[in-house]
Amino acid sequence: MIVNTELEHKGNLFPGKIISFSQDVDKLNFITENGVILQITILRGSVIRFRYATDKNFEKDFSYAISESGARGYSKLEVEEHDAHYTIITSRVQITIGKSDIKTIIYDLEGNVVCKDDWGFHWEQSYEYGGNIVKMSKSAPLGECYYGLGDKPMHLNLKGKRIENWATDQYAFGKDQDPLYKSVPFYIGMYEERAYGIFFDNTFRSYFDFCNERRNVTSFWAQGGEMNYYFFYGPNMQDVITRYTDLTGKPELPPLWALGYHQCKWSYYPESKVKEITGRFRELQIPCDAIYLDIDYMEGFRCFTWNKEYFPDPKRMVQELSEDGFKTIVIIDPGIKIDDEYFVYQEAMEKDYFCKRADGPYMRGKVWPGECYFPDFTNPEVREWWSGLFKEIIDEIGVKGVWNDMNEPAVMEVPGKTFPGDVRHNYDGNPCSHRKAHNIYGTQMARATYEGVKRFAYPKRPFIITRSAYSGAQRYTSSWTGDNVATWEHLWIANIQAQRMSMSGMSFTGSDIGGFAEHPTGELYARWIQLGVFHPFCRTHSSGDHGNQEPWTFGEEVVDVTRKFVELRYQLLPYLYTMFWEYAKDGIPMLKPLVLFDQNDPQTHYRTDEFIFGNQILVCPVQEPNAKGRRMYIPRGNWYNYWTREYTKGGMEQWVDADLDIIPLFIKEGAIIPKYPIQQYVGEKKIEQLKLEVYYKLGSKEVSSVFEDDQDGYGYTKGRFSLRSFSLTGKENQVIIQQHKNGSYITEYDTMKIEIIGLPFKISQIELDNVSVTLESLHFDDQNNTIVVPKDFTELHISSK
Ligand code: MIG
Repeated sequence: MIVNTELEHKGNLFPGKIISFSQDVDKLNFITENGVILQITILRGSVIRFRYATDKNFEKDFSYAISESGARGYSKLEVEEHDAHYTIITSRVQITIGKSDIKTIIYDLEGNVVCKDDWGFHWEQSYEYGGNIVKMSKSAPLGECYYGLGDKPMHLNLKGKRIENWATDQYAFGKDQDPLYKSVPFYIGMYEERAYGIFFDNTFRSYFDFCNERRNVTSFWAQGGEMNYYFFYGPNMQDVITRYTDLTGKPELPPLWALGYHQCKWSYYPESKVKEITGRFRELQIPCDAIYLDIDYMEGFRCFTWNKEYFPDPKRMVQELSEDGFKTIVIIDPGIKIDDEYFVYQEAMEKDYFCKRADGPYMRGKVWPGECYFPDFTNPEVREWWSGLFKEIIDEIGVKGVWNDMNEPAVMEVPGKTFPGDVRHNYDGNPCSHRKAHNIYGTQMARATYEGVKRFAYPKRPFIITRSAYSGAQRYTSSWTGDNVATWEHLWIANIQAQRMSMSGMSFTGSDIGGFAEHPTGELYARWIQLGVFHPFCRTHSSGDHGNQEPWTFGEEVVDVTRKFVELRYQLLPYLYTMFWEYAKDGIPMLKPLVLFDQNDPQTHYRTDEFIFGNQILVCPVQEPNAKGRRMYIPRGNWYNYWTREYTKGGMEQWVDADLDIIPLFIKEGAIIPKYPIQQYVGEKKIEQLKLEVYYKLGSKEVSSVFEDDQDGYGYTKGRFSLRSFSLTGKENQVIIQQHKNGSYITEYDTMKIEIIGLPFKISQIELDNVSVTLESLHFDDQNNTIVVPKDFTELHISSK
């Protein structure tokens, strides 16, 4: 009944020969003798949509994933008719469509095959549900690699794997377990240095097979809907991802505090406990910006209520926490308790906003509050109503962020752990069953939450975090990787999931640091926090079942390690914020697996542990107990060990020392890394000075940037930001730093402290904006090679005699 293989089938049907072709501006239609239509849309020269209908009949064209603001437009489109095929030529690719079988081959402009149909489009009719099980298969040349697909807890390179997309609550999931919470049907293929991407925009349960079922074939299929996929040509992997996020959208900037450290547990209550925790952070001077309230803050798990015994005056508490620099974040689940006395339930009943079964009864399921009904977040009216519910929490009480959990949606004690397939959804005016709406439900809940929090937080920025997500969710929300376990293997998984999510357009992700289920040793926690501070979202969370997971519960050594790394994260905030800005603006992944950093180096194709944080910092976690270091691959180029400042050549494996208080960290030569002073929370201190760590490089220009703004609010969208780009040129006896500034925001500090690392000569002369100045006037410190300069200098020449 459930078709979960491409080959096992009742009867695959195939398109026949093409009998007609027509073109309507950017859309090309090919119709076959047996009623298949292939519609190819050229969105850009390198972004092509392929859509197939059977029985000459397309569905209404609607997608939650596609962002309306994505770039469109092509510069060239030619169609040629040949004896055996049609050829479409865009500015970046050529596509042939076989006349006898409608199979497609995509070539680059030099004639190299990039992506070629094997069986191509085929399908099975679904008697049970109507419609088709739609399938696509492509040939897979030996040596092709595959990446992407969201939160899959398996090797970064998916070659040889079979994957399922069906959002699932997987408590204490394991390595290779599938499916998990998210469904991101987008992958990147790469063969002979040419990368391309495929986004199969189909929300039904879908599968991807990368040479698992048939050795030289990759395929993907879904249990309903249309064969509807977007092809993105690289050849750089970076460009594939950029084009994918162009289509599915990018986030706004989060408030800067959201990039700080967050502390969470299931659950902190009552109020005195919350205060004890936040007080302890300040006392131990471990920076922290956010504290979470898990489900126990509610009255009987009723969303939008407070347990008055635990939290008698939430507004006062939230206010007091905020005076101490803590932002309060509360959890909101989709299940609404069936309770005539409960206002959310009453309103939704009155307005008919709950999901119903096919024959009319409500969709009833057990979650934390007991028996619940569930809002249909695929109904725009329901989303609007849901948004309005945040008025009290955000506007009156002053909560700063909302955490959406259980939105796969999860249901307890039932087969499948979710709604049955017959549940009905509005799907923005395209009524359908849960089979189609399941994978998008969580994203639509997060979207409604985002709209509500934004409405009442405005002019400040909202912060949302979700567990379930489909492609496009990055427009509304950050995410975490769900209920992991306090084991070393899960440290490996967390590292991979964060990288994979970054490659899948959802950079703003992190794991439960230390593990959710079970209890980590102090050593594991220390190794995890070292990695976690290099994930875009950085939060410790635990189920609390097996003991506490605040840093101080592991003893002094771990407190010191935690402080050291959380402080480093706070120092690197301007670097991290700049990374986020590049992600928000251009879709550049915040974390780059080595293959994304240097795809032309075959050594990177199967690396999982090392990654690049932003563009210039190489990180590699220690993933074993009792380690004094590890072997790791340093990518091509030259690097400085961040801790020892030793210069090292890349392109090979090395042993790197790393005691418990060290994570292997390397800075790319030529990089200029900006740092803020350590603060206990964002905004605690006025930033008096920006520090720039300059890593000397001999030779050509190396560019680094620093993006800053108000750290919250929307001024940056109107030009009120400060974007500094620095270029570094190194000579044997001179370093030249040029600065170019953009944007109208005036930063608080007036000066910058520049430290030059790896300088091969002694400084004796400095020219500032073409004027020779004394070393004393720049507070030159020859021990540390630092100088202090006015922030808006344009050119600095630092030389020996
Ligand atoms: O069924 O709200 O993944 O982070 O602490 C468990 C309680 C429900 C699961 C989430 C976890 C959260 C927990 N939730």
